[in-house]
Amino acid sequence: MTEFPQFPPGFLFGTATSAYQIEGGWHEDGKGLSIWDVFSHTPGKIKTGETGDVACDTYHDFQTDIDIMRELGLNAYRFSISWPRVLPLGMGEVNPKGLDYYSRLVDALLEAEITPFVTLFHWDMPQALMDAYGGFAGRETALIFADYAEVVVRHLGDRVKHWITLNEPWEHAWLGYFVGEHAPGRRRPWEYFRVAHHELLAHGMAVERIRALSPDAQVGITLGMHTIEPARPTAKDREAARLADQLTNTFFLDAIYRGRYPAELMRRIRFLRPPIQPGDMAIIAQPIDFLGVNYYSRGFVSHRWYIPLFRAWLDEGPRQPEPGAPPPQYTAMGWEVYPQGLYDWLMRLTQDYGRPVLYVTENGAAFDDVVSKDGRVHDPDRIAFLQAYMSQAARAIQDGADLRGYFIWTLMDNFEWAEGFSKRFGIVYVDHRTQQRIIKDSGYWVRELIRHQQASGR
Ligand code: IFM
Repeated sequence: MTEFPQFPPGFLFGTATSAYQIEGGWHEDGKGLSIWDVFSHTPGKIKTGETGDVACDTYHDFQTDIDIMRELGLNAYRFSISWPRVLPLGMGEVNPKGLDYYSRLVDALLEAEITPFVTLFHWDMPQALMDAYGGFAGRETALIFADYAEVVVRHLGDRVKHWITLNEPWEHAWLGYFVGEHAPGRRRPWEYFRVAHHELLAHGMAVERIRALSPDAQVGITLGMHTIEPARPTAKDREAARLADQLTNTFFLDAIYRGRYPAELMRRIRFLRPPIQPGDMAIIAQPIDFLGVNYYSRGFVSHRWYIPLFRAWLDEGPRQPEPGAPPPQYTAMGWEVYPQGLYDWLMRLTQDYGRPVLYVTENGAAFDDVVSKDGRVHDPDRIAFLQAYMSQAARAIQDGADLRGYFIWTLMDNFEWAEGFSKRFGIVYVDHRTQQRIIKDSGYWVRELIRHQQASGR
């Protein structure tokens, strides 16, 4: 019997998903193409050769999953809106059927007493804006994003009170533009800081717009927080780790909370510096109501003299166990199970950034789940993972973090980007041929956790 972590009264227990990863209906009812439609249809881009054309088919049926959420006792749900479903060309003419889909989804969630947290951009940039401006490589896209936010908030703002502007801007810019493993699949390091800056600008402009339209709304952004440690205790590795931390973490945090980018990093990147126009940093740094924290694992950084500018190499994959220490455990993504890192991040944000309201907007793990002969999916590793990470979150609350909710990544197995359907993160198993759902043991564990919470009067 596992021990259940305890959370304060009113704490939200949710799961998170994103449009491209679950919806399907990629070419229906007037939806425009996103960069992920184009990327996944390009041979060689997705390891399994799969696409998100059908995914979990929630475009045709979201009620089944809402019923499951209800059965598990979840009281919040984070989902994202497909920008090209609402605005097929990213701007201009609105697709009423796209808006109607989200409107019905929100109504169904509220009917089930599940609070919607809506992300406006979870990487599925309209292809039309990619063609016209290079996506967020172009400043224009930030302004257009604010218009898109306005369209959505005008339509859903009477019912949706929690908005997340962007999901993981670092990952989108880095994987999409620097490394090219994600859509749009560019390998243009010189565009990286432009994209990151314009994403932040888009965030700030959207915050202004949402506030003007819906003064009682809570608005935030979701960042992936990365624990970065030096690979060896040398001065060079420490310096490399500091820079990697600035690149992946404080570039975004300092911009949002302090209105500036880390000076050391800016000096280092010289000609790659982002194109900051007067007033940009003030727009980016206006107050937000909460920060969404996506946390998974830690990485180790070593000094590499031959890597231009950063002289640093980040390794998140398996490594040699330290002598005398228990061997590290890894998920099917090859990410180390490192619950302590979640506590450390929640406390670092609390101490360094003025005790912001926090939500864990993603945390979870992929394991190679299979349906057993008894028809169930036994996933003890995921239960252990959630138990360990959630306990660290509960500990951070006790130590002063203002954490208000926890969203597990993810509700059901879905399209894991360049990995296709090969990685199963869900607490609900999906047979991708039949769309059959099976609640995994971890899903039932979450239900018990929530019941336990309620039974203790919280
Ligand atoms: O599936 C992704 C999600 O879209 C963004 N955060 C990380 C998850 C797991 O890789």
